Amino acid sequence: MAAHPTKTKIKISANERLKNLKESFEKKYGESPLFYARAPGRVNLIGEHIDYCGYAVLPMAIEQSILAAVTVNDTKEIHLANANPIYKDVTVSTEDIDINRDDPQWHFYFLCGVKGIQEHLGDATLTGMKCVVDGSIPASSGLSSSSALVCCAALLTMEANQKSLNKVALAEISARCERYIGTEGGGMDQSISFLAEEGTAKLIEFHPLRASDVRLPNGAVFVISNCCVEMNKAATSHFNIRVVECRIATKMLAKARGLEWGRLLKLSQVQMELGASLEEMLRLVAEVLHPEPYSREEVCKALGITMEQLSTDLLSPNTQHVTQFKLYQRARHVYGEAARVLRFKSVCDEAPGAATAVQRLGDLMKQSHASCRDLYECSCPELDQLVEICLEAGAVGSRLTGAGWGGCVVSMVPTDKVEFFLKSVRELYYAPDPHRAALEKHSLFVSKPGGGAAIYLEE
Ligand code: ADP
Ligand code: NG1
Ligand code: MG
Repeated sequence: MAAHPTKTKIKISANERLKNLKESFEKKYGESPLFYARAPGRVNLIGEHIDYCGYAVLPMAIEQSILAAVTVNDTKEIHLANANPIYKDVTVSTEDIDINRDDPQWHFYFLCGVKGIQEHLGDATLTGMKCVVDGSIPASSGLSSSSALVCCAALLTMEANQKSLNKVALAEISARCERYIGTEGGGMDQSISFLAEEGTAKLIEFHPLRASDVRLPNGAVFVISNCCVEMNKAATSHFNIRVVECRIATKMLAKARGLEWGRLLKLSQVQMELGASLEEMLRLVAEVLHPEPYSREEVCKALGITMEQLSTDLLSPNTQHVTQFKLYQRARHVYGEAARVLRFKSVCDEAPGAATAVQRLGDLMKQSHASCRDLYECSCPELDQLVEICLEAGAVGSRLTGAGWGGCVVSMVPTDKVEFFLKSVRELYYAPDPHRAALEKHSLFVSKPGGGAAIYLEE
């Protein structure tokens, strides 16, 4: 059976961040925290926008995280505060948790996690809590600050109510309940936040959810750089439009091959039902779908459904306005990217020490970025510029990471070139622009695989 998140006794005074959080908590509530919970963000090394299509992805946890200090009481209220004053305090009743997806404020992400646990416990009455949250993950930048917040809230709600669950169950609950905010994500972020282990990236596979170690090549490190354009996924429809396009492509491909298309939702299910390889799926996409965007009328005609069925069964609440769907491009990206993840994993397994391994992994990262940019259209000019600069500065591979349309790039850089790389990216991307220059300190850093979500008690 999968392990539970670790619970460790820790000397708070020896850790600057915990010490500051404890002090803020005491100042705010006039009592000391009972325990702390921490959930990390992540960087996805390869496998973008394919988790919600059922395909494996390859992330690692980063050092940056959401940390929360907590006490419990016998009221039925949650008092929530944030170390960053841009996030306002709120008080909500545990008996009336309402998440407004039309206005995705920060506390709704927290409440997603609380609600997920409440439902898991059979709509239980939850204990009252006081919490202060402190985040170090740049928000809306593709490093999964949203999911770290949801996972942290789910974990601390379990602990506050003296219950515990294994990491896989917590990841599945957190992936499901983050959808209350409106984004129809696939589960990569919550899975790595719980299943991460220090020193190793993970191949995360779904149905059933499982994680296996991926040993990264010797002689190179991963560097994260933020293009300094924020993209809030729940406040915009970019993300869900891609989810919907993949869902419609699934139906069109399945119907064209005589499958029971009505019950199929993910592109991976079409592959499974046909027993085909990913290369065969790419050929099928070229045979069945056309590169011109599909209109609503064409989708309805091909599937034999009404406009109303399209709206209610296939579109999400925030994609009702969409009139054109690029099915061919999205499906090609997904099957191609799924194949690249498997190749990346094989190179790491077969020859992590080989000189050619780094080059082969770098090529896969470059192909991944091109596919995100050209077929999935989830890049932006700043991300493309930053990727180019990273490659010029000595990266062997570089690509956008996370959902995109802004946020971060991950680059693989030979260890002996890191200093030159950082200096060049600083000079070419950050220094010339005052906005970027001001954000540089938290925007450009080397990242090593970190550990998963955990509970801390004061020693
Ligand atoms: P990401 O790529 O970081 O997951 P999202 O757009 O999915 O970006 O989520 C960003 C949202 O998560 C923010 O708008 C905010 O509501 C919430 N969030 C992120 N970091 C924090 C934090 N430190 N404290 C409170 N809320 C946060
Ligand atoms: P970010 O950018 O961290 O919000 C989103 C999804 C992932 C995955 C990636 C793209 C959520 C919570 N996260 O991540 O599931 O689809 O985009 O690979 O929806
Ligand atoms: Mg997110």
